Amino acid sequence: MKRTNIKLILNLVLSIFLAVSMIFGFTNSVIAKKKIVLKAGDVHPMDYPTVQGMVRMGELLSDWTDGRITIQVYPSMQLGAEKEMLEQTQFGAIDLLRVSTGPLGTIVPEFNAFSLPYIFRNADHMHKVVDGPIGQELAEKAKKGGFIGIGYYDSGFRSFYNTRRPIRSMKDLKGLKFRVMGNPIFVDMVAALGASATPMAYNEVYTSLATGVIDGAENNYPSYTSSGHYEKAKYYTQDQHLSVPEILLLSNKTVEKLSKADVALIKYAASLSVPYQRELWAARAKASIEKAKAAGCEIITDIDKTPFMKAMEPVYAKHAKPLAGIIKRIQAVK
Ligand code: GTR
Repeated sequence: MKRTNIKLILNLVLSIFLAVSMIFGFTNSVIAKKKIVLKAGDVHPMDYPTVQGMVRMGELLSDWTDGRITIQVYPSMQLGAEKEMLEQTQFGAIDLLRVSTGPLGTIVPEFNAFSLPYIFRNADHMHKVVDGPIGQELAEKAKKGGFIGIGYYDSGFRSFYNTRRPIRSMKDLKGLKFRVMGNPIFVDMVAALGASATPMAYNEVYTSLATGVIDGAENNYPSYTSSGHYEKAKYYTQDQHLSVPEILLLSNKTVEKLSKADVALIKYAASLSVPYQRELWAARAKASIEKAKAAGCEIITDIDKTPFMKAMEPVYAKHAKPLAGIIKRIQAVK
């Protein structure tokens, strides 16, 4: 082979080597510096404790990574109602979703255990369950629905409110029509109490109360006030029939895109946002009661819950069978 040919081949090999290493080095540095902006959704307004929990998560992540990972929070249903946001999270259009485990139960049935009326004895019991092995197990089970659970937020207790009359006992519920979240358990729960229920998106409730399409709804104090429902439905009865926790879901699609180390950071930030959200929650619950009272709402707290609990037997008969194992374990948590 001629000397010039050898030189030519050597030059070619060298330039290929340089090109490959340049591309490699370049993509490596792009990967290293690539910004990750997690798109997060919530139905509540910006100042609501659940939204603020995610804001805190974002601040922590940004601090730890010098701004490489941030969270862009879309509050107030900007990304849709909970059902739609769950779907968007399943196909990765939303990375992080704060949602009630109520509608989640229609996708991952194990969560229905948390939607059974009076399943939790009190807030402490609920915390022990969601923060313990049962909560962990269910958070992982969410994977089959397209997400992983990375933290449980507080949501207090849900009780009935309506535009018509004060509810002092079960018989006062007769004939009233209530909005419930999208899960058949809640429809059956209201029916078992002698009233009727219609599932409806959260943002449709205010107008439906105003126009008389429904007589009432049920929720915790912070949602009762922040949604404006208290302006229309002046009678709130603290029967505390549900204590459905909130959950933070990270899309499986997002998990697949990120490095293991980044997923671990996100999980850690979520875990630190939990006590923060719960602190905000306690303050917000108190302030919401005051707000409702100041607006002239009648808050009925002296109510005998025993008949309400008894009335739930058909709901358990219909929905509890496939959940028997989890229910037993929940009840055994002291
Ligand atoms: C709230 C909960 C929301 C949503 C809403 C509803 O308490 O935080 O996620 O489920 O209730 O009733 O639709």
